[in-house]
Amino acid sequence: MADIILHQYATSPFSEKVRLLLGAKGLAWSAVEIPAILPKPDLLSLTGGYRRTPVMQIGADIYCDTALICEVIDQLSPQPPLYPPAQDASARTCAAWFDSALFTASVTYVFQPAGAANMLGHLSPAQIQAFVADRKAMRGDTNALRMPLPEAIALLRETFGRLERQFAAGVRWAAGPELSVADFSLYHNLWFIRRATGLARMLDAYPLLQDWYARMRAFGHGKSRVIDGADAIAAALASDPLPLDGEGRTGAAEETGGGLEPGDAVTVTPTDYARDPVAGVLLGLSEHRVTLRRQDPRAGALNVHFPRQLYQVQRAG
Ligand SMILES: N[C@@H](CCC(=O)N[C@@H](CS)C(=O)NCC(=O)O)C(=O)O
Repeated sequence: MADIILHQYATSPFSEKVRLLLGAKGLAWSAVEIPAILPKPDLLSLTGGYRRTPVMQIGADIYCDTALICEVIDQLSPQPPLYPPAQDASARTCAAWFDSALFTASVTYVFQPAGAANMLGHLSPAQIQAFVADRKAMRGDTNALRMPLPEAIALLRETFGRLERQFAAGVRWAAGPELSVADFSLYHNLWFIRRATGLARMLDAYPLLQDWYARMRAFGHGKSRVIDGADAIAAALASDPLPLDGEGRTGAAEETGGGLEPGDAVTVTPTDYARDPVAGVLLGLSEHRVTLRRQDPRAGALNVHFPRQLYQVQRAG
């Protein structure tokens, strides 16, 4: 089994999504604890500018965004399947919505004054100021991760209420009768709300959702050990980037890539928030994935992979 390194931090919900998945798959992995705010010099040596959390590394291959990280983990370790064929579209669509709209509502709910004290209580006033400034800069001029509090509460209550009724009707998992990626995307939202202790009481109204949460939590985090960022960079330097599998190959370039071809100098940029471009040479582009080759002075030659959805690929310059 390939050595999985997860660049993550303890309080990050999207990291928790992947930690729980590694537990469900029964995998051993290494954790690099990265800073929650910029600067993140070791991480950016590997990604070339992508700063979001988590990032997965296997040798000299770097996987950005949990949508892709989940796919890659499922390919490495297919049991239990994350994308059961009978729920392939519903699971992915629910997961994408839980990771965006539901997550925006969860962040808004948790960072209202009554929750912020809990969430940021471990930080000094100067650290809180730095955190708030970092997230403001990360959102830039977008409206990402923000909504009015009453709308956030309405969205959470409507969603949790409908899930409760679905569980009452005998459906065991978030997107249907089988466990899927949607369960992991729902889970990290509840995990986050439960950390805002006083505010977590809103979940008491949904006992079957709580039962589901307990079933999920029982997966645990697999077997992990902590390593330094410098060790992860050394592991990248000691490895060759992998040849692309079928997923990464350039397909109908004129449709999915605006005429870009392998070998072109490009940038890849998230379209939602933390819009930091990563520059490199295009290796692969399909409707599923985009892969760049880049060279880092410390980490050597790297493949940096992104999902195609919510990432913009542009000719450099
Ligand atoms: N679409 C991304 C979203 C990841 C995300 O927003 N992560 C948060 C932490 S949970 C983040 O990056 N915050 C800023 C940071 O850690 O620098 C994914 O699925 O990986």
